[in-house]
Amino acid sequence: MADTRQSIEGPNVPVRPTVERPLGAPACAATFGSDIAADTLRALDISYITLIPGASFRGLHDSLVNRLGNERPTILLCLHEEHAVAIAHGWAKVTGRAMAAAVHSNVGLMHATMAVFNVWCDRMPVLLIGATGPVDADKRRPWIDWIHTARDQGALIRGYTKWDDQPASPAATREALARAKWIAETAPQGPVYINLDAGMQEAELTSPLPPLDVARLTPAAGSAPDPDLVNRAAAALADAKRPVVLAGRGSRRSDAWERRVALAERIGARVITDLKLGAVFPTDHRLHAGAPAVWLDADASATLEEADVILSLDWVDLGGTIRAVFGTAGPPATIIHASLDHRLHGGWSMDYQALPPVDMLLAAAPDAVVGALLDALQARSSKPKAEPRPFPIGAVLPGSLRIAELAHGLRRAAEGRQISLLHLPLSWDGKLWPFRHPLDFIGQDGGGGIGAGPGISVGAALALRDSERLPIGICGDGDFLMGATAIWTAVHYRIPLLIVVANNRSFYNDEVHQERMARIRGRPVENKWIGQRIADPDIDIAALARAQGARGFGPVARGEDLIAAFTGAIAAVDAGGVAVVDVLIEPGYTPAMSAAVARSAD
Ligand SMILES: Cc1ncc(C[n+]2csc(CCOP(=O)(O)OP(=O)(O)O)c2C)c(N)n1
Ligand SMILES: [Mg+2]
Repeated sequence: MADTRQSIEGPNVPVRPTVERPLGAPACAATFGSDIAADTLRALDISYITLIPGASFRGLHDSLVNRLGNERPTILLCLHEEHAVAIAHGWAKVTGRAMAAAVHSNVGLMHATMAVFNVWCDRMPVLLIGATGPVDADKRRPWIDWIHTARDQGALIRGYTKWDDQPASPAATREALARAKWIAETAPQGPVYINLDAGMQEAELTSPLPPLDVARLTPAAGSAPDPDLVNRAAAALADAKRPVVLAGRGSRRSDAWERRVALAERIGARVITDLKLGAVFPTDHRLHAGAPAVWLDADASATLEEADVILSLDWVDLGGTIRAVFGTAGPPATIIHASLDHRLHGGWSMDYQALPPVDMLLAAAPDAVVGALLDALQARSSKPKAEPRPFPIGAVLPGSLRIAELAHGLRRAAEGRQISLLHLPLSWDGKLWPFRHPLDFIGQDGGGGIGAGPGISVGAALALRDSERLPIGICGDGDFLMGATAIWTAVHYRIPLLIVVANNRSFYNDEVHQERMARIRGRPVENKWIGQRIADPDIDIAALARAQGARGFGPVARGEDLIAAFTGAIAAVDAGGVAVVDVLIEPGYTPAMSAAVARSAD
């Protein structure tokens, strides 16, 4: 059976010595409960732990610094709990692995909730560590320990985590952490939460614990599709006249990418990809239909409408997509769905989406299904390989800018480089940028929680730090401003990163909604900007970057200044720094995006 835990190729992502090195030798013996927790994080190969400090885990903090010497895991100090989780999220999006994030008892967790929701909806592994107590009321300090103790803290996030626990002893803590990481990284992946009792952390150990056999506690939990179903699905795909692959969630591995391409070529399927998710198929391939989009564009919709067999590879919202294209009667096409997502569905959040009509459910990780289908279709010859579609870079004309010029300018300034797009703004158009490798784009925030872009970009840039890739996060101004102080962590820990702000000086998404309201109600559309525009005063985004030790460029308002600003920023990143370029763009979305954003249930 296939190991469904994903990782980027090659050795583990290297961990460099941190800029925060403790004095003195690490304590050689585990003496306190929190020493056991820290040792377990190292045994579980957790490279980093993001955190905002808090007294509820001062025991663990001391163990990380003075027992482990702030190595494996290394602390990444953040300025908001939302960033702490978003950074772990970005790391997971590149590596497929869980980083730890520690948040203070109840209040830190409350700050973190939206980011945890994003991780959950994005099906990414993160090991969230919290604290409480002391649970034993007799040991609590007056006031503060009482307000920071809650009976069931995990309840705050139980609706959007895979598992949570509050272990009561060091031995139980070890087991809980091992189980947590194992569950988080097993497909379908997701965030988990371990709540450490402050009393347990700070208590001296009464007896040594036996050695921990992590490998046996966290066996590879592979999944494989039913062989009969695979044969039936392969036969349906082989016989199909107009097969379409809805290529949804997939790993960042390039061997998995190549197998998806081989499968599409072998059955001659058109392939549709999703801009919410990391790249899974070359968007300049002749078989790729339309452009990657958050909602299907006209070309992709028309292609799907013609399909006689649809293969969904863990497509997000298969039911909703089918309904949007075919109406409630569903398509005449045969639908094959490769997914384990149903195993995660709970009752609190509806991120499970509409129930899709499915003729064959291949209940396994989608990349495992691709491999099995390819094996079953081995006898079938592939059509000759087609040349990729040309993807020329558009011109950047003088004068005011739109998102298209921003993209063309960036492509020009970085021509010849391997670029990883770590985040994209809502105004993005999938036509602007080809994805030719799984790390060309790592997908969006998952849960639609604005403010995640900077943090996700920082975490992903950390995972890419020792690669050849130029890490670029492009954020809307609303998104950037909510998450702006995440970049301090990148500056402080020397994580090279370019952030480009697609600054339309508005929460423009919601202007589209107000316009829709005005039109339906026959009221003045001209008022749609009120309570939406982020202007008067304009925010000096470059100054926000400079205030945190990053290089700030802009505001760039004209095409003639764009490439020089990007070139300067890329040079700063190549020198190991963090750069932020503020680009003023005209508001506007793609037609498919505008239509879908403002759609009502009519
Ligand atoms: C935490 C959160 N608050 C509010 C919203 C509602 N919302 C959706 S998009 C959006 C605007 C985002 O602004 P920006 O990042 O500048 O992108 P733009 O729409 O201007 O392209 C808002 C406020 C949300 N999704 N998440
Ligand atoms: Mg905006």
